[in-house]
Amino acid sequence: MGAVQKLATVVIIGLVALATVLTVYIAREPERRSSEAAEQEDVSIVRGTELYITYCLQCHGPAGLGSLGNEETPRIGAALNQDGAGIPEDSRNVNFQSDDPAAKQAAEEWIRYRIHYGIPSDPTETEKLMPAFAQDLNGEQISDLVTLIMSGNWNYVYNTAVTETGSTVAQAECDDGEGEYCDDLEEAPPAYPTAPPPEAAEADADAGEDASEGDDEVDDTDPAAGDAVTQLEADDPYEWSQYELTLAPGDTIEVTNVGFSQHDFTVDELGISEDLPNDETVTITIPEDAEPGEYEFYCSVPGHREGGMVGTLTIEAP
Ligand code: HEC
Ligand SMILES: [Cu+2]
Repeated sequence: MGAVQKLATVVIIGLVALATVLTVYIAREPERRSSEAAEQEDVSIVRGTELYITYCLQCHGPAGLGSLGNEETPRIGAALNQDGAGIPEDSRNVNFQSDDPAAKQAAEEWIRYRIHYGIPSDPTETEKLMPAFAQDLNGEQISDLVTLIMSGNWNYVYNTAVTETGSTVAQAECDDGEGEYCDDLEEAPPAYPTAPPPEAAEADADAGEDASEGDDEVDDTDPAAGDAVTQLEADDPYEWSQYELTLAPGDTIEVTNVGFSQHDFTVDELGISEDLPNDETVTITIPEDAEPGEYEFYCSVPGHREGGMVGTLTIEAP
């Protein structure tokens, strides 16, 4: 081969290699761009969640359900988690979690507008139903909130809210003079940011009395001592009426779904998995051969356990 031919071969091979590299690079460009965008969206959602907890939680609730949240003290805000609230999409009501590009744009503009200007209680009054946040939040922060509301995971918001407000609740207890976690607020268990539902509050009070009374330990929480049937309620969005159950093998528990959503009662290790039809009470029996110990009971509907529908079932020796 002559020198010229050799050179030509090298050049051709080089060009082919370059073309291949370029083709691969160009072909992967959209993928690269979309993974970058997804990463950016995640960062935005995490920041949005913190802002939400600081500025919006108070009125719109931990699950973004606002006044539809089925909480003991109803929130005054609107449902921002419209999918979770089951708000149907119609011509006037743009769904905030829609995938449709036109609906998305309309939702984005509307949410941005609301955060910016708030809601006057009356056009002539200065007092607002929802404060205007244009002064307190900058453009990027408002965008983070919009991204959170439209694309965030409300279970994540709920869990973050519940965990972060645990120390706030503990702090409030200490301020009132009697707190369990005054020495280390960070150790405080997660708390629901509103008062617990009545049944849970009573159970807590009972537990508190039992603990403080010390020696009359033979109490009514001992399942073997009384014939009271243990009752449990499942409620929306992701609640049990109590999170600590104590039972013995062969005991029964009556579980009622008092919410509108689908829920179930599941204990993996005991092979229990019972659907809970709405407004019905299901009686579940703890297997006779259940080993004493602590088990997790939860709702296996996707997102519900993560949302907080998980508690501890203690099986006592028979
Ligand atoms: C002091 C209570 C309060 C606070 C704080 C608050 N809101 Fe609101 N918000 C409301 C009320 C009340 C409404 C209107 C409810 C209705 O129309 O029934 C509302 C409505 C909205 C709407 C319009 C919903 C719709 O369907 O049109 C959006 C969006 C919204 N709020 C977002 C936010 C965000 C984001 C924050 C935090 C930065 C926030 N709000 C803080 C009370 C509040
Ligand atoms: Cu559930």
